[in-house]
Amino acid sequence: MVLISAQPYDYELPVSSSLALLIIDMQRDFLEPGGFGELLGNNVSRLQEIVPTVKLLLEAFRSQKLPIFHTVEGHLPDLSDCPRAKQRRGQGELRIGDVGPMGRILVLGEPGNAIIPQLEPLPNETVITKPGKGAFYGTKLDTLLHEQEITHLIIAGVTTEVCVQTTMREANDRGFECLLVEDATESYFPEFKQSTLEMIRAQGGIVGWTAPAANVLQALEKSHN
Ligand code: TIU
Repeated sequence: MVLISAQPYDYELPVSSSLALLIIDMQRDFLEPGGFGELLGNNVSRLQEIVPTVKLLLEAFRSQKLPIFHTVEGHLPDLSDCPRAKQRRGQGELRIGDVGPMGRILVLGEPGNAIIPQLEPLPNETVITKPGKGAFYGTKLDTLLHEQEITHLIIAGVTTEVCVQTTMREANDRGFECLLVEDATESYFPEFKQSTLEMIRAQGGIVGWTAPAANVLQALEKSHN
């Protein structure tokens, strides 16, 4: 049995089923100036700090040939999948679908909507485009995970309390055993990140586990040696 040293207690790697890496929304729209994150009034620079750690996880899963899923929050060019309520929200000058410095804001296929080049998916990795904050709403993620007999998810990405937490709660309700990597997720609000980590692992792991990347990487090494 291989364990990841985690909170609130050790996380057991699966033996007869499969473990996947789920990277949430590491897109230019959230990490770079001129995208959706900045137009919502956020300082996007703090999100950059996790990129090397997310990359380490990505490389470890690639080298062990474990399944990898990336998500992208974005909308169809005609915005038919963007609720009016979402489009109207916020008080900035630009809205979803308007033209910003990296193309149309939060629209699929636009330069700003792409995953950052450092974490660009390989052709054999799955990219889930999603219209909402959770990666299960309006997507085939649940079906794909079941088809591949995946039961355990190691989760990274941004932002901790919005798309990451929503996705982790959706996954938890669907029966997946989820671990959020503490230094591979970030928020525009440090206190929200901290609270989210605490909420997840409170009450005996009501939503799942959290652990630093080093512990995850160490356990992965052990499980394949
Ligand atoms: N605004 C914010 O913190 N996040 C989002 O809108 N999307 C994601 O978290 N990906």
